[in-house]
Amino acid sequence: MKARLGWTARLASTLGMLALAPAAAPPSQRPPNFVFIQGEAQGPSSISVDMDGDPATPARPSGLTPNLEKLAADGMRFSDFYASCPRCTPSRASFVTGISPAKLHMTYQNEGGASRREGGAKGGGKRKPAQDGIVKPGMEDTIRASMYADNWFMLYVNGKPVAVDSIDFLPHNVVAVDLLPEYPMTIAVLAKDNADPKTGCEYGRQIGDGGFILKFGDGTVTDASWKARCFFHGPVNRDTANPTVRTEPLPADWFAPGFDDASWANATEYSQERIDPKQPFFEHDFKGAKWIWTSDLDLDNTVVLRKRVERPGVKPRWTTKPDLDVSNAPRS
Ligand SMILES: [Ca+2]
Ligand SMILES: [Ca+2]
Repeated sequence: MKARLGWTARLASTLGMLALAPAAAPPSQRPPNFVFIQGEAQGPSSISVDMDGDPATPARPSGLTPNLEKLAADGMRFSDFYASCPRCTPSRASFVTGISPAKLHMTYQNEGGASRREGGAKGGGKRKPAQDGIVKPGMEDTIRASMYADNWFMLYVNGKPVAVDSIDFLPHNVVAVDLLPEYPMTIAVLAKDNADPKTGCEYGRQIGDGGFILKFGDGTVTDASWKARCFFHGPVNRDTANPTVRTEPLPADWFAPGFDDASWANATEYSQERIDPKQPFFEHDFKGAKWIWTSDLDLDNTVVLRKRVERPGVKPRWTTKPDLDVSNAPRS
């Protein structure tokens, strides 16, 4: 169904079929010309045209397609169309040649590889990697990671630095990056509330509070199953008149997949009302994710949040490993 919808979505582009003809002949005698515009990787979640009677809900802001909406409003929607193949490349080849993908021996797509066909001399119906055995990951293999921190964070995935909050404290912002998921996936977040290192207060004698929320495109969200630990607490006993703090150095490998956080407490979930996120939060999809921190949202100012995501049976499609060594990147 999804594949079909993907193609119906692509057919939204056929709304762009425009009748063009030489101006010399009267309109009634002009043969129509058609312009066929085919979208690439444009599924139902990446356009905002209603193709099935339900309001379109793009998965991300980049899925808003106002010009396609305009074409749809001014033209016709052909919403029941079946592609010749559930893959884009053979479908295109079939469309421009009028020959079925099977007859073209082209039933899958493989970017960058020498083997663009399936079922060659040795036959076989399975997708084969390129001749050199290298299958590179593509953007379709990535997932979107969206995060919001009150007030700042760094994110590590499987021991590698992935994202850092580009705004230290105010204004509050959402950081969204694409990443290649590899399981088991260890997520480690260093999160900091805005607090003076000497007093634990902010803006003089105020006590500020923290909060962190995350959602990955694979369904991973923050919740009480995460681990949480404080490394900077204050002002102790909420004493803002004579503020003191408790600090503890971060373990050197707090971000590492092999770090043992079994003795850590679980994260505490907080209501959205308690965190009171600012406007950019509401422009992003955090559905299903919970606000988390340690058990003390006010006084725990630097915390590490960790989670190991298991996906038994999920193997990466790609066969490459990074040649780049980022193990010496700064970590706090
Ligand atoms: Ca605080
Ligand atoms: Ca804060």
